[in-house]
Amino acid sequence: SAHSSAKQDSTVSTYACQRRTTLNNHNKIFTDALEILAENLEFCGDQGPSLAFRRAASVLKSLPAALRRQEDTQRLPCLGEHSKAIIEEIFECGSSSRVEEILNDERYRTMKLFSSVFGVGLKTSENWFCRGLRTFEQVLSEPSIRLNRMQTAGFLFYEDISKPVSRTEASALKIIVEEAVICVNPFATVSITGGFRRGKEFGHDVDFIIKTPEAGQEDVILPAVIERFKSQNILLYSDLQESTFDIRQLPTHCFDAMDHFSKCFLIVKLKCEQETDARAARDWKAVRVDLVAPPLERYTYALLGWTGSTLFERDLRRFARLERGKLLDNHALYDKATNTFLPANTEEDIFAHLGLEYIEPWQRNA
Ligand code: DCP
Ligand code: MG
Repeated sequence: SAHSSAKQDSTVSTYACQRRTTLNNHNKIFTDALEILAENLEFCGDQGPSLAFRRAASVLKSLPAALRRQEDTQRLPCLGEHSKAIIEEIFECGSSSRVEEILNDERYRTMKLFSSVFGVGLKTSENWFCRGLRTFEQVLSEPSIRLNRMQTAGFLFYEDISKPVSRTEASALKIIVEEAVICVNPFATVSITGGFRRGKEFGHDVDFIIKTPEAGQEDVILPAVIERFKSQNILLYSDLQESTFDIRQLPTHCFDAMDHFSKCFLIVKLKCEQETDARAARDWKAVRVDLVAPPLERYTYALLGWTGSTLFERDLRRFARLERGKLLDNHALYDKATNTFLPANTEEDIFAHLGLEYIEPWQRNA
């Protein structure tokens, strides 16, 4: 009934970590539009306004049903005047003229294209755009542009790694990673994290987290996995980042920064049934893989941090800080009132420390 849906709406939290957001999005027509507005603002360097649209989209993703009319937005948090106007236009016309305009905008299209290359971030994309470049051909034939190693790999394997990775491919990769990890440490375990842990059917990469039975064993794993992939002739690119983790530096104050664990960003060959490219007679596809190997006592925080979604993580940290006086990052949970670190063996422990109902990984698609 209208009454019960109003009651439901009035209880939606402003924090993504207090909402259950599955992949069953009943408001895709609205959230797609709001996310394009957000992305366009990111391309313009307007992170603040962009986040407002991301939050609005996230609230709609958490709803148990589609919005039926404009009044349904009244009791929802995080929907500003601008978001409401976009929703209203979609109700009235089926689409947003501003979104259509963005999708046809040269700057948006070019930034979207350039930033889709592995190793090419927003700054590089903007630089190339401002120099009048619009296509990969123009970038690759511009003598003054020197690509770094990551970007070179990004262009070389663009065709493959710009295609989504399926859950089946992720499972096949898990077996390959597990085999390599077990060679180094037979008691280490490998788990899929990132979007696939949240139940997604496709991803832009496959994220794995490695757990060693004892602290200190994590350091040797990734270099050995890389060596093994090399000897198997399946390594196309690797960027190993040694651990810079230092317990004495906790708690960190830059919450959205990268964590300090040993990790690597790879491109690997994944054997496939059919030839991906008949002319090249290839029986493999290039796939992006991320591996992280935290120290055992940091594992739970790292798992929570790498499971995402990005907005869910952001709101967990914001909730911890603003509502609980606690600092959360991928390494630890710190209580500012007692100046102590709070221990956790499971993700449930971390939610409990924060006084939050437990949210399952597949409910974190905020
Ligand atoms: N993450 C992190 N620290 C990093 C890299 C990622 O905490 N250095 C987190 C944020 C993401 C998650 O790990 O939610 C996985 O990152 P991805 O970019 O792979 O994002 P997803 O797996 O959620 O999406 P996709 O399906 O595009 O891979
Ligand atoms: Mg991922």
